[in-house]
Amino acid sequence: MISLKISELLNKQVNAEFYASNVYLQMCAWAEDQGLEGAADFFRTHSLEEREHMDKIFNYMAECGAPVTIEAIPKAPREYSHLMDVIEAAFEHEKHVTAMIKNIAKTAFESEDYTTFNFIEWFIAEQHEEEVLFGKVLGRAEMLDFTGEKGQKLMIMDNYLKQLAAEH
Ligand code: OFO
Repeated sequence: MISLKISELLNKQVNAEFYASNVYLQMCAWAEDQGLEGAADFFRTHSLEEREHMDKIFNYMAECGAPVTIEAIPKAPREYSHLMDVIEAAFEHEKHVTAMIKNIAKTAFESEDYTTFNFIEWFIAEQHEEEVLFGKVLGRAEMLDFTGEKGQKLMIMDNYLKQLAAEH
């Protein structure tokens, strides 16, 4: 029902979403360790969302009778010097995922696989939403300019992330 090429790209995406989930879970662990409760909630929520993304692609592949291979997932980065580093890394990560999703859309369209193209459109919208969200978080962090600080500004940022996590 879907070509080998599309099936391989989707399979790669399943594993990439697992990795993304682990990246955010590791960020959550980092935040917990720093006593940043809001950031921990925010990244935990996001880690679960990535799991849902994985599930969506997994189900689509199952519906199409495409074989799924769950690969060994690389270790997620765990060394961050500051919350700003974490936020910047998250934003960069989302941009990387967007590029992967767009590549699936392009390949599906070019090979006239409109079913997969239609399926992946949801992810294009989702990636837009995530880049907007992480861009907003980065903008707020830059506005507060808390790099290197442990005080009030960091707490304001942490509360902001807690509020975002609660909205999701
Ligand atoms: Fe963060 O959207 Fe999936 O990977």
